[in-house]
Amino acid sequence: MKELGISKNFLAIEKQYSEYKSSEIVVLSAPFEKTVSYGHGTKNGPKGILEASHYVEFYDEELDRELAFEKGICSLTPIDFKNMSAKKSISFVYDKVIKLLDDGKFVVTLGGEHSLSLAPVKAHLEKFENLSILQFDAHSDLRQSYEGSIYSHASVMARVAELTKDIVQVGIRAQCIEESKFIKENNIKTFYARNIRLNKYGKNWEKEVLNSLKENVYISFDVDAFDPSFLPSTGTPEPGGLFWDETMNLLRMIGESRKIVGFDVVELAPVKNSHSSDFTAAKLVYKLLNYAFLKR
Ligand SMILES: [Mn+2]
Repeated sequence: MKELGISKNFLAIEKQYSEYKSSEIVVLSAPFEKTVSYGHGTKNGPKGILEASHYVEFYDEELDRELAFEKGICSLTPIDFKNMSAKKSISFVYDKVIKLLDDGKFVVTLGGEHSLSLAPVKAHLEKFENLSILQFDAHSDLRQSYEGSIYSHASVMARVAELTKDIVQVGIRAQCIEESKFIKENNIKTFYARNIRLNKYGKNWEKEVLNSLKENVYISFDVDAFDPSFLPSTGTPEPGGLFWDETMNLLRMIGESRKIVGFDVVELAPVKNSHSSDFTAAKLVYKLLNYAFLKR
């Protein structure tokens, strides 16, 4: 496993805390972009997150902890998808994640477009029993295919649903009628952004999300779940999204009462001279890690 140097790795961590062997956490950059339909640039997502992460504090003031030095975080050199089809790319990443899980690592996958999440989801489903897939997203991504591809970013959860129906979606505010039908017919637990705002799930909607989750949780986080007013750099922004504190609050509750076994952060499309989205995504990755390791 080839490591990225200090000047390029997540948080710019010194060698002794970022070597593969001694690190419990591994960051896998998967700059996959083959099926995007609107805004381009998700292939620059991993690089944008890693660069912005150099300005994220090692110390988490909420949890009073320097997780990076306790557990070690190794960043691997980005995958080169140049001569691979979408199908091949996904199986390549799947093999890679399986290998990392076999080595006992906690795997963070950085996209890239959402299609790619199928690979780490499949790998984690194979390695962990009693697992729920928790998807943060503006879109359901449950179209059977989109623009001729079954591996489209708009179809990723349809592919996941072929593996498991234990899917919980949060922040959804855009879908087609077939997706809406699929959700009802398959009992997918979807928490719509608008209904969260309107207290349709009660005042304590986070608790309702929690109650839908099994003991182990894999999180697939499409950054367009966030409101575009504070995270505009993404391929398909949708108004009416989630905000930072409420999202962190939910993630903390999950970390406290479930086991977060892995996650991916996808769909960041960095824009030149506009760093706030990149930084937000980088901070999200470190917060997710801190919550995942709350009890470890
Ligand atoms: Mn999305």
